[in-house]
Amino acid sequence: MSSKLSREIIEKLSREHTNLFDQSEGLEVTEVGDGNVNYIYLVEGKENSVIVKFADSFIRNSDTRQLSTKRNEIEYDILKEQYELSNGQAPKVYYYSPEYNCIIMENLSDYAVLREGMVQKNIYPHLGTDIGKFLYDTLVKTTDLVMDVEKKKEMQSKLVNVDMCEISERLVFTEPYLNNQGLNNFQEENKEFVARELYQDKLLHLEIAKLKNQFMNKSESMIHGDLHGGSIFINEQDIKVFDPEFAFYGPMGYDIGNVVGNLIISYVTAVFTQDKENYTNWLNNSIEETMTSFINTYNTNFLKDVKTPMFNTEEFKESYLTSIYSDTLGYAATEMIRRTVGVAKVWDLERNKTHDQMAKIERVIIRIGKVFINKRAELAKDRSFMSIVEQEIIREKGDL
Ligand code: SR1
Ligand code: MG
Repeated sequence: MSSKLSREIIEKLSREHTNLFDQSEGLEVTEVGDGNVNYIYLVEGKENSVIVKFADSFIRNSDTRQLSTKRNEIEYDILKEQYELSNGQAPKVYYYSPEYNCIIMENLSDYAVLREGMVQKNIYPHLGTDIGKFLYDTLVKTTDLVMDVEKKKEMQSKLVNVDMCEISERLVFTEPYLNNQGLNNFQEENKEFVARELYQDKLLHLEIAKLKNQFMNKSESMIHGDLHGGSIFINEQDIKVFDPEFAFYGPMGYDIGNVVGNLIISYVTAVFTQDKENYTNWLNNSIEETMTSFINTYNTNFLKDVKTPMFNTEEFKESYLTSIYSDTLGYAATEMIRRTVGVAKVWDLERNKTHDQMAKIERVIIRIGKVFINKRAELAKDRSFMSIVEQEIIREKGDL
């Protein structure tokens, strides 16, 4: 166990700041996290348990790479808000200690991390519906259109997350296209393809610059900032979205796009690696259902939730949805491209690194991403994109 936060402190905080443990009962503390950044401890008593998440001022496994511990305070604030807004689709938090940079939160032992469930090829039919609803509840309800404007501005200033945003600005919007740090990696066979399609395409760079500018300046919603399968707990009944340490006030399409982009990566990988049909179909359905659930929730609730004059009209509702959709496609694409060529990989692509279809998978994902970026306004008007995904799969298979 790390000596950075001692067992005694973890026990003491867990006893003092939850009402879950008797003074007399012994507590077991185990380090359970395997992430690259923080330390996660499981604290177990006779009947109850909690998770303690400790954010060190150095990235875990690095004695030199510093990272502001403010990320932990932000995570606590946002988890509290998201728990309320989404009716419990985030872990319940008990306490935040500025002194020890740690959060005490609910232990979700009867849930699996979605990414790990997907390694086992588990199917979760409710995923799309649940995540679409979570996205509406946490994103639309934290805009100036719905949230009290004073509270929104206060949250916006509390959630300034400089260090974590810098990581995303660099790893999502710059490095995949410029490779300044020389850390990009992908199949050798795709060297020329990536150079031509990503490094040398100046029109693409212009669109990426627009998306990056929006990411940095569009303070629209309280976004999670890193919403992939490793940030979702799931079981047969529901989901809990966790680990929002990259959160800040940004464009809501970034979160929706991250969910959609990661599911498309999994879907394309499943098609080319010939995963079982029911698993592949579930991924396809989940992409559609995420969007349908978000849009249905939006259409049902927007005029009830938005009280502000000028915004609560049918015409604005429609035009705003089109702009959210367009951003969603842009950010789905930046996520897909960066996970394919960038330094921070995603599980599906890592696991299949030596698969003989890998070069094809990379090309398909990059091509889908480029079409999304270039045609996002048009696709947003039609509210459709799955035909692009299917077309690019067929093209690579040589059937077109
Ligand atoms: C140093 S962090 C690298 C990546 O992992 C996180 O999950 C974020 O996606 C980040 O870009
Ligand atoms: Mg994380």
